[in-house]
Amino acid sequence: MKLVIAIVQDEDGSRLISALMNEGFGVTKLATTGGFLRAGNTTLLIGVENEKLEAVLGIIERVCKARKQMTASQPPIGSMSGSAFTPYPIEVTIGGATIFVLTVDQFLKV
Ligand code: 2BA
Repeated sequence: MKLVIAIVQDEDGSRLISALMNEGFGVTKLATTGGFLRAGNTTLLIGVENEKLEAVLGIIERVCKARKQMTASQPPIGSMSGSAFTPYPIEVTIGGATIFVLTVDQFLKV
């Protein structure tokens, strides 16, 4: 069995949960925050049998879209607080999805 951890944009979260549940997959949703943008995103935990892993990955790829977002540049690492730094706008491309696939030792419901 595998555990898929998928970090997706909030805009894609509800549609992805619906698409996965319609195909019979169990999903747990966590409200999370990205470290770089410090903005909300959605993390889904999906336990899946090995032979159905590719189906789950395919659904995530189909539903989750890459989007561009403007953010302010961060001060250089190690710069002194209070030193002169003028943030400037930068464009980052987020997603479709950041996915980790872990092997599950045991799956229990007690
Ligand atoms: P954030 O950390 O808020 O990052 C949002 C987007 O900002 C990233 O999109 C990436 O395009 C950009 N970005 C991140 N760090 C950057 C940096 N140091 N310099 C320039 N641009 C940077 P994604 O790569 O699609 O990541 C979306 C979200 O997935 C991330 O939100 C974070 O919550 C999660 N994530 C990404 N890589 C991860 C990792 N290795 N471990 C854990 N979570 C990760």
